[in-house]
Amino acid sequence: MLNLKIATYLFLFMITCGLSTCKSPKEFKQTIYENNFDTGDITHLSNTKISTFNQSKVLGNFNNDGFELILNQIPTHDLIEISFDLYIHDTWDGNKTSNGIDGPDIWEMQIDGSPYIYTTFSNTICATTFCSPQSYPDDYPNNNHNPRSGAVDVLLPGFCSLKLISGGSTLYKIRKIIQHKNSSLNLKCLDHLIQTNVKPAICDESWSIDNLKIVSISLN
Ligand SMILES: [Ca+2]
Ligand SMILES: [Ca+2]
Repeated sequence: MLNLKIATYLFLFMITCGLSTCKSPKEFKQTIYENNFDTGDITHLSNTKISTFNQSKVLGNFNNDGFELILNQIPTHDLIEISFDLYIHDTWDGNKTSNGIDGPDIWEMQIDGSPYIYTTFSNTICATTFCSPQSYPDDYPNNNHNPRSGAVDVLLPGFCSLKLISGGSTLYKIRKIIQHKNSSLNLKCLDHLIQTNVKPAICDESWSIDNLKIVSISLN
């Protein structure tokens, strides 16, 4: 009985689709940029600030700053995949709004001038105090998630003010696949961090990235 059912499905599949028209499109992937920053390679980057964090070279750290990556002469493609490690360092305040004193702490990724991520992160140590929520993994300002939501490592040391504290930095794996056909790509990552009552603010909250990879994908 079971074999009869399977045979019927196979027959219907062949009648409906034929043997060629139901094939899923083939993907051809090509890595067009890859950088772990360990060699100091700053080709195609607008901001060349490289630091050591957690025994690896990273791009950053940044506060009210960021970087731009410009790639030209990309082979013909339909999609672009962008992936990198995003480190959120020290005491970000997430969605908190305190009359412009310390939040919200916004991080943004733009591609060709359009925002693809516009969110907040919260990295407060909140065991005994008020715990400021963050928007990530969604966009700001429509969501209140717990601090470190969506993170893959929450036990890293801080970069500056929380340098000696486990949980002082948090690692997020960012991966976006977008429709894109232009032969050039402009990737921009930046922040709008607010911290008016601590100096230097970059010691209180900053970010960096590592293992930046851009892959072009063509479908046929
Ligand atoms: Ca590195
Ligand atoms: Ca802040």
